[in-house]
Amino acid sequence: MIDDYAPSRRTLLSTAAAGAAVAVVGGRLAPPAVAGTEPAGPILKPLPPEWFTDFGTNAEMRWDSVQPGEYLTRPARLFVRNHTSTPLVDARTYALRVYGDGLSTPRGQGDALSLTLDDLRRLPASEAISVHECTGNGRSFFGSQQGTPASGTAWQLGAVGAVRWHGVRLKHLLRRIGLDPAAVSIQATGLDPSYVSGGVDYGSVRRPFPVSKALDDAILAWGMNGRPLPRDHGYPLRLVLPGWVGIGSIKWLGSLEVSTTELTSPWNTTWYRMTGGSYPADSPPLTVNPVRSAWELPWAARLPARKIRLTGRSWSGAGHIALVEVSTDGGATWHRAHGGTAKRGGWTQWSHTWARPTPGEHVLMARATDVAGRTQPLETPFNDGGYFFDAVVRHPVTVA
Ligand SMILES: Nc1nc2c(c(=O)[nH]1)N[C@H]1C(S)=C(S)[C@@H](COP(=O)(O)O)O[C@H]1N2
Ligand SMILES: [Mo]
Repeated sequence: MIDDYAPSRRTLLSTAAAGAAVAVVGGRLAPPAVAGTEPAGPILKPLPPEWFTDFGTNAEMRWDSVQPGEYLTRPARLFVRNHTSTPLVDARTYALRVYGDGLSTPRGQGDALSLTLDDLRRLPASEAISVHECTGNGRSFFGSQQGTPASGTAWQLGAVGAVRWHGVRLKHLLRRIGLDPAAVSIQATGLDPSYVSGGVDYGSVRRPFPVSKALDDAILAWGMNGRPLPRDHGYPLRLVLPGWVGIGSIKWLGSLEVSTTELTSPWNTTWYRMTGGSYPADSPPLTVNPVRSAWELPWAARLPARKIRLTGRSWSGAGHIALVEVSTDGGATWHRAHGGTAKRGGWTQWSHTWARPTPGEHVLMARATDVAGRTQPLETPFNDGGYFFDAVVRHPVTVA
């Protein structure tokens, strides 16, 4: 199995094995024998180049590796976005700490409630599908398609996947422990190492979200697609805010602070809001994901000069996709794609039969509209962080 790893991955793994008590048993990565949250490699799972584009602490799913017959994204193939590195958290000693003045019995950090996984499993279990996506998905197209590059990981469209989460609704936990009616904000904090950038230590990755989202569909998830959460995706417990920016779904969830005042962190004051371009200085923190579409094709694609059925997917953080239109001539003419059925919270699979591809260079385009009436534009206004690139992507194809 190790032989399938990219060379850089092999080096990382042996470093991790030496430095952070990762045991490689029979060619498989085993959990550590001792408790702790020591940092290991940036990403632990194999990142074979036919499935991923490896950005170091981040890894993008390749759309040409997506199986048209599989609705959910396999955990082994899901993109990873780490600010630092995947920590090794021991589920046996793990506890979620909950505190704050927004609990019906206010608690300071020092006397936080401590909930083990067994405690959480005694609450009513839930499962839900969501399209899990990074806020910066599509960022590279600000540069390659619109001529203004944005700083940050140069994702194409693969920082996304459809996942079935297993866990407990946060509202069940909050009802059980008691919420002050005046509570407005909850800060989720991860157990991964502090995020240091440009010489500044920003502390643990953390981001607040409104109590209304907590009482709506937020999930404390311990499982993905019927299996325990993989380490890279938040094992043993992560928060999931369905349909919202990926940064809201804090992995390796260490604590929740429930507050009667608005909480902040650099992840909602400095990052993950629109700055620069034509945006006002006080744009609010980003929440609901935009509408996007991708073809299940290599970048760039080579296709034979004969009738061919092409597939792709569209998704939105706001709900179902109502319409998908495609163009095989760079936007001159549009056709309604043949749509599949979407699962609640998930994405829509579609197909288009290209009847007569002629030899030469072509541009494929796909444009979706969601139930909220939001349609993908031909151009997205620039922002410094390169967030929410939702314009129709021009996918290059050579027919030969
Ligand atoms: N603790 C912690 N949670 C985190 C992050 C992180 O670096 N640390 N990254 C966030 C971002 S920006 C995204 S897009 C998602 C990615 O989740 P995944 O790696 O499971 O796909 O996790 C979010 N939660
Ligand atoms: Mo993200």
